[in-house]
Amino acid sequence: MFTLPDLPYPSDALEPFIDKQTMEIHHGKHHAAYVDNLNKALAGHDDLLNLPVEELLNNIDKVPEGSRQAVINHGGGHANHSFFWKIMSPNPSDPSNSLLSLLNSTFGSFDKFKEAFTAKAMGVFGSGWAFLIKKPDGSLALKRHSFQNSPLLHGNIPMLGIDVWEHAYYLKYQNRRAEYIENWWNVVNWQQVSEKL
Ligand code: MN3
Repeated sequence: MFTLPDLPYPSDALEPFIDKQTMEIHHGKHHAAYVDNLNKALAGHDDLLNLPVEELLNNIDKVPEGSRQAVINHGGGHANHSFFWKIMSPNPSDPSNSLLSLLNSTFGSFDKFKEAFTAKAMGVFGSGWAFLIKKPDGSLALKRHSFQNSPLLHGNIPMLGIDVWEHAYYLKYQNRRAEYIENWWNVVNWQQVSEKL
């Protein structure tokens, strides 16, 4: 069975950039529902219920067709949120030299990377995510994904990602997605992102 992981910090730790109530509902209700629904979708398939969620998504073809879309939705939701909590932190950190040089060579500069990532996140229509991904060839790219579609479904490794579903920011920022994204940069856990290289 899949279980809801604890937040790696208290729910008020990312204040004032992400408020406590949003974190409590986002983790305790939204993420919990993805976990519950994933378990329901795979009821009776013990082999699949025992896989790490990343492996499950990497091998989506092994999921029976009737459950596949539910696993894409709820397994994606579980994987994306488990990842999201970890790439944020109340403790400021910097990208490693190797990540920085890859971001520089891919996007021109660190600031240009941030601009391009922000534009991707602003351009998500409706509910979804913007990701910095590492492709199987080791190169970096920016991707938009609708709903809870995970980069893992396409063989890519999520390095950094921002949840731009309204549930991620509406209580504090209402319709001001740009302000949410701008503030979110303050809580990025660059140490964790760097380790994914
Ligand atoms: Mn969410």
